[in-house]
Amino acid sequence: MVPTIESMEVVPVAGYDSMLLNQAGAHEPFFTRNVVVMHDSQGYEGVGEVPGGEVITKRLESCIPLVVGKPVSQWKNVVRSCRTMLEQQIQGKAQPTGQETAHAQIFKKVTNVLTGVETPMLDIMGKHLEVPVAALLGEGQQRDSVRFLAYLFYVGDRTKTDLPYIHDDDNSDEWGRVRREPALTPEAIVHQAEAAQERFGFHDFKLKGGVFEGKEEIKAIKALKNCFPDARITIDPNGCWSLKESLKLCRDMTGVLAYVEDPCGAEGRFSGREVMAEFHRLTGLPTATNMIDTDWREMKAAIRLDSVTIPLADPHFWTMEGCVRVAQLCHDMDLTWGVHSNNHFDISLAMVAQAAAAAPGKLNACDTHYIWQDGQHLGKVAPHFEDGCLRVPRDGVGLDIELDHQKLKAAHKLYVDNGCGTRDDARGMQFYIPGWKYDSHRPAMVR
Ligand code: GKR
Ligand code: MG
Repeated sequence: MVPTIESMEVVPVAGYDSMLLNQAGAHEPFFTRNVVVMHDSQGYEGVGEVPGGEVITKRLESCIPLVVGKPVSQWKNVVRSCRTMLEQQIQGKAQPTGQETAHAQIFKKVTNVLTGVETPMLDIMGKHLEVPVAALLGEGQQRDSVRFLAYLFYVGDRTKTDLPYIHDDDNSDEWGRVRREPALTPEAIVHQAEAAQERFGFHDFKLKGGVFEGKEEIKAIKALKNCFPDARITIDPNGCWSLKESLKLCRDMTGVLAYVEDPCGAEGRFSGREVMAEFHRLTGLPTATNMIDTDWREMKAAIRLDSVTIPLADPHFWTMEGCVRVAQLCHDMDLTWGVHSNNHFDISLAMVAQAAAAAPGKLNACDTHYIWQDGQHLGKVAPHFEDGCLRVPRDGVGLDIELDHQKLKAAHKLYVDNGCGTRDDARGMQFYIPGWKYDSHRPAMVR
């Protein structure tokens, strides 16, 4: 008898975060996610994690009748029926316009919801077949070690707010301490990088830009390169520099910046893909994005224009299957695959590791915010980075993560007790700079 899905539960959860600055403002003290837990008729449990917020919670809940009772082996059909239902649900509702923050655009995609259905089913399938999820994706498992980067952030001074930001939660080493303290200068960014490298062993660094004037952020990049001459380093100002400024800042950065992520975006009569194509042509630098190449229609346009050489195919908004399909395309078309991230727990980390393990060819180190959350895992065993990499054992099963129900309960309580919901960095920023408003063409601190 093929096992069937007996239950699907959607659990909104929260975790602690630092006051990370980005073009959209400042992270609030809590980040939110939706965890999906399924059980099948033979007692297997499957898990998945997707971005937080009530819209995604409700959409996931609306999928439950299409999932419960279905044979586990029908996961592709189940995901397809959820897609059809959700597409009808959103017809006529506001779609991303490109004017919102990067994360707001991403969270609107129904694909996040599909991933929330697909992943626990893949996890359960992997358990039945005794293979890792990577073996079920694309052309199967390609590698057993996945490289991640150190995602560095400017950090605001939490003491200038009355918000309950976490601190002194882990003073066991420099990274534990430094991640909760203000970092607003190139020196502080280099110190962050050293501390992250010391704990996790990273060889690649990404600085979240779009906070200060571009020239200040480039100083931080040069300081990083000085300290780590062999590292692959990138910056992501979330498209807030003009083309002119991007060219001025990056033209002489070959050999310093390994690639540039969303330096510029739409300008006047020109789309983000057109402007990024000009940037790529005029600088010769590889271009990455999670803003202008986030679904197949955008991908078609980006490839025709040669705007993007590194599509950051995050499984959360591409689905597990979809992001591996992007990796296959990259491999065949001289592009290189990478992954975008938002704050997340270890279930998402496992999802990214499994997807990357199934991605063929040469990859860029995957983004992860997990270093800011290290210690807050929902699985029974904490993830362990070695030399900047996570292992994906070929004899592992499913996502290779065993959910700790007590921890899940506590993360749900944190969500409820603090009235959490959809991420809003403007709210956090307004505590810092009263009256602050998002502006897609200006760094957060330039007002
Ligand atoms: O966590 O502040 C952040 C990032 O800015 C995130 O929300 C972005 O979506 O990491 C992302 C990016 O690469 O643009
Ligand atoms: Mg980005």
